Amino acid sequence: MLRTIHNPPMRIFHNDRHSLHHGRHEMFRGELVPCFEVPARADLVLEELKARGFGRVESAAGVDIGLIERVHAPRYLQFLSTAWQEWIALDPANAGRDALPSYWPIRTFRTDVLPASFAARLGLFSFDAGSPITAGTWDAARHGAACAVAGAQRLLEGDRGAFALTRPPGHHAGPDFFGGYCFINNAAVAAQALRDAGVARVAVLDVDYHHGNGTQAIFYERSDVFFASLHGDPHTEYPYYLGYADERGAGAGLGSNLNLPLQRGTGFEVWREALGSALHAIRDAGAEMLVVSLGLDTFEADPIAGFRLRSEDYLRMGEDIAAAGLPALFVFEGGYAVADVGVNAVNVLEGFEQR
Ligand code: SP5
Ligand code: ZN
Repeated sequence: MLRTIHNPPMRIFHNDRHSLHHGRHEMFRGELVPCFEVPARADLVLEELKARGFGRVESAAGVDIGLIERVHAPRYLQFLSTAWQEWIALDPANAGRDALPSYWPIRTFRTDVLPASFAARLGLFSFDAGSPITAGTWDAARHGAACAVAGAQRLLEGDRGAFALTRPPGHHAGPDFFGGYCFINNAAVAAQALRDAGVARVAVLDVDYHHGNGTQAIFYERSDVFFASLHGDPHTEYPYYLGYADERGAGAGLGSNLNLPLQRGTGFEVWREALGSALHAIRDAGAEMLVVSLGLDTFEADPIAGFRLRSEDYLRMGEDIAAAGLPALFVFEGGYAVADVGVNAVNVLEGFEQR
């Protein structure tokens, strides 16, 4: 095909340190179960890219912590960067188990005081017991943000697409909290990098099954980053406490947040209509560049989610996103049907490229 000769391959920024984050257990229905968010997820996407000869895979250099601090609170990053050392200092035997919180400061508790207790701070900076901190979490997460920023840089240099292939994922991580397997919000850092480079309006489109509560929280009062999310209805689906249709932004950000919750069991036909609405709103908002939080847990066989997308639907998803006509950075998020996550992710990218 002539156009593949003239189009340079999409640049893929692979986090070569992702497996340093390898949680053992998460709390689920009263017991510790093996983590769903495993290193094999990213490995299989990389394998699929190579098998299909798709893109040009490279690694990223580091990222300026000052850029990450534009979306995350310094005291939160300070905590994350030393959490594992603090954890093993409590008891050398902790090296053999991951750090999971047991206490949270909900309504009426104070969050301005930083307790000396590590367990207390672990809960202060998190919202679930499903997101273990491991020996390499900080390194893996920080390097993932570097991959997202490297992808954003490609768009600034004129590429129409790029892919940050990283884990742990990011879209549940908010200004000062981790959760939902996420620690640093890669998509938010990338959007901020685009803004800082002078892109007047950026959109984040979140297609993960779960609402991107972290991204929403980061940009909720801002008009310069439009956030649109398609996700399982939080009345029944994680993260439960955010993601409702009436959340439209606040202050200067009023009107810059769009949630399109869909009921469990939704198939591609209905999902695709909602995607059309989101892309329409993104265009109306005047966004010049797009960051896509690319979760593949909308797949019919996903073990922790409830939509019914099939592998071929991901090609259409990529085509529809391309038709919006904006340069797009795809950032890998969820997707736990490990055997299929590679095919589904690369289908989106291929659909995007072929449009
Ligand atoms: C990035 C991302 O996709 N994070 C998702 C985190 C979800 N963690 C909680 C999962 C609980 C789901 N319960 C489903 C019951 C399955 N039988
Ligand atoms: Zn998800």
